[in-house]
Amino acid sequence: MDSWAGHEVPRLPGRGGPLMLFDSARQGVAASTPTGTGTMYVCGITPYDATHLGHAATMITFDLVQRVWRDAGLDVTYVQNVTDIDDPLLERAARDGEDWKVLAMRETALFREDMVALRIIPPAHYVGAVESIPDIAERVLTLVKEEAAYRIDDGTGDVYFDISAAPRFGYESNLGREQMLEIFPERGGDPDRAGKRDPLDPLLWRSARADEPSWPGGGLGPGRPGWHIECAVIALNLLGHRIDVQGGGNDLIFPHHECSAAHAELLTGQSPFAQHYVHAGMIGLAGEKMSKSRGNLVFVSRLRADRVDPMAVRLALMSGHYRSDRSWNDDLLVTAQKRLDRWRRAAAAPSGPSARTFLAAFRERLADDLDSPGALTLADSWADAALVGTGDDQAAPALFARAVDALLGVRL
Ligand code: 5CA
Ligand code: ZN
Repeated sequence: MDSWAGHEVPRLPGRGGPLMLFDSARQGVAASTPTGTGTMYVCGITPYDATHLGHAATMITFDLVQRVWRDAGLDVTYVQNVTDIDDPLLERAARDGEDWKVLAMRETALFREDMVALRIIPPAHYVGAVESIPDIAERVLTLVKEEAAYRIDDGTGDVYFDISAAPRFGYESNLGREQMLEIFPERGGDPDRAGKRDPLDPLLWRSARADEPSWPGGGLGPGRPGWHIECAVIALNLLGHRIDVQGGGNDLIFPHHECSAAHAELLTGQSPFAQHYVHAGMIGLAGEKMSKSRGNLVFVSRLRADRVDPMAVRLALMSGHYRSDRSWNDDLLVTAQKRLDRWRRAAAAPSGPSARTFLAAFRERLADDLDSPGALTLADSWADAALVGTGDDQAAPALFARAVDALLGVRL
């Protein structure tokens, strides 16, 4: 499907250093060192409602990865999916008496608009689950042939992945079996489905039901794919056997990314599927995770309609570290708007402290596991100094603005 419109990213003098990034599998920070091209797959929206600030924060996180990589001289191939067929989408469409395809198209269009407003560099490939179904069905058949998948013998013919075929299952999330069993049903899993070999086996192919959409599945028969295999196949097909970053919010650590990795690794015979499994913290409201099912959402489009500057939204979300679960509140936005105004005034100052010194320190903060709060503090110090007339580097205000644009995605 169509991606969204990009924008010019300013080039900066010199080069940033390698990105140190936290990896959920290794549970520690390690250098991300792609050779030439960084490859990144990020789990995108299920389009049954508008983009909320949690989605925005996750998209901004991976936008920062891309910006730091590019600044280090790498090319980037970025792939993001849209889960444009799934139970929640069908349920919402049924509730509202709407065509599920129209609902998905409308919310995806709104998401694209929000991404443009937030200056998220678009993915090279923005891919729907529906358009990927033939490829997914083929890969599911391969798993069946390799005896890593089996059919449920209850007349439905649904196909499940056999996690015992994946010897490293659990390495990505680092969860014990008890924890897995607890989380699995909360995140779309069906541990009690009769006929499964292991309660944790995930669905690969749901055979056609009378009241649900379905697609031809070749040897599988008509149906629709399970969730984890969708992301595995889209990533494999567009990025190859070894990707640098598999990303999403930390609600996807298990079972989604664990299962996607297990599927991909069985299909390719190579492990690990991703060099880094990177997870953004959950944005909440008044102490609760912001989610469609809870209904406690602040929509990016609502803020845009209220004439809030999207650059202030971006700054507000980056004022916390990407990995921390954090709460949204209106004060964050007030602070961000003030910061934005101050930076804009500083960028228009006649001179300021050395921009080279600022740029080196700024790059260092972001390369240190995307320390955006640290980068914001540095930019504050530079701006405050420029505003009181400290420093005589006349080229500094323009370079300050370029650095903030290129590395934080904030246009002054
Ligand atoms: N379509 C699947 C991924 S394949 C999905 O999780 N869709 S979603 O619409 O629920 O979320 C889209 C992205 O935003 C995912 O990466 C998810 O992890 C992230 N996300 C969802 N809620 C939040 C939140 N409250 N805070 C931060 N990120 C979130
Ligand atoms: Zn996904």
